[in-house]
Amino acid sequence: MPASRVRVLVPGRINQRVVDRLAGQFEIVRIESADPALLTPELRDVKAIAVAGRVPAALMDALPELEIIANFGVGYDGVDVAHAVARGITVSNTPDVLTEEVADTAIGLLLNTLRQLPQAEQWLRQGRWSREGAFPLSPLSLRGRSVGLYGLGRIGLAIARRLEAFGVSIAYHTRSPREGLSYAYHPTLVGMAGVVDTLVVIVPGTEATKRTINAEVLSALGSNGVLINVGRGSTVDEQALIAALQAGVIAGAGLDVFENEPQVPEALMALPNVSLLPHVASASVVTRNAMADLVAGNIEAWFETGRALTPVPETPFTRRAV
Ligand code: NAP
Ligand code: 8YV
Repeated sequence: MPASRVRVLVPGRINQRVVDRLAGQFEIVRIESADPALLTPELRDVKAIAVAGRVPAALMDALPELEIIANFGVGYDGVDVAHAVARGITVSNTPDVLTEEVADTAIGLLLNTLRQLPQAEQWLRQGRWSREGAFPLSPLSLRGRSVGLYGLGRIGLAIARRLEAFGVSIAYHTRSPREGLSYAYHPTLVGMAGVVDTLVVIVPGTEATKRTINAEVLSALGSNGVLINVGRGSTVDEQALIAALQAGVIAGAGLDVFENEPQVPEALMALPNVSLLPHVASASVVTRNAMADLVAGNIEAWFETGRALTPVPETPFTRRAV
């Protein structure tokens, strides 16, 4: 079968550039969501999925010829990877091309949270500067802070490099220490939370990280503590965080990701000591274009060379000769 006849399924929304680029070589089939009930019988020959969201096992099982799932994003927690491994389906993601953008956003969110810059801008825009005078001094500052990174992979390291220029002390917690770095390694998350006052979360959303930012960790972070999450919402126990912010167990939080996106709890939005972003850490045109190109590039490479450009570590597969 010529490559132009290979069907690529796109469940739900995705960056238009992915579709535009693939449409020249493949037959693109769009369905509203990753619901297998939306598949018609002739779509059983779909060989690739391009997705920015979920791919459950049931969708994979409705597609017996499926070979590759190209995920739009470095985090691929929406894809049932264990099932893909069992079926021999390759999963690819978009590492590296978004690293610097996400690290930039993490620093912006940290500064917004500490120095209340969004609130200060609202003060100006609402005419309060001229009517009422100067915006109140921010109770928190980056000066003298001690930052602990939960995750020191591609993005965590890029955040740490930026933080060096701010003159703060830097520590990290991961499962294994990284060689050749001067940052203090902590073998436990709660141990690190006990000695830093600023915790930046940049781990993947997995079973092992699920709700690990809990009441105990927040209590260890302490009353001057600030939590920044640019990883996944599932890593934070959101109810425990709200309770900690309300009771002054920690001083503030900056969040780009949430447990049940796009729903954000009213209780979180009502708090004055938080800075909230709608999952925009990689959301510039230039970076999303690069991610889109990598999604399309993975599918093209799979059918042209038999290998994905950036398969996830669990699926280092090559294409079987057909
Ligand atoms: P990466 O290079 O794979 O780094 C992951 C880091 O997390 C590694 O340091 C890893 O170290 C650590 N880690 C993994 N599981 C852990 C665990 N159970 N306990 C402690 N540490 C753990 O990934 P990346 O490219 O930096 O991306 C990280 C995540 O950021 C993505 O998976 C995604 O969820 C999120 N992200 C969010 C946005 C956004 O828009 N907000 C954008 C991009 C990425 P060890 O393996 O040694 O534990
Ligand atoms: C994207 C992300 O916003 O790469 C990730 O893991 O969370 C973000 O860059 C998201 O994946 C878009 O679907």
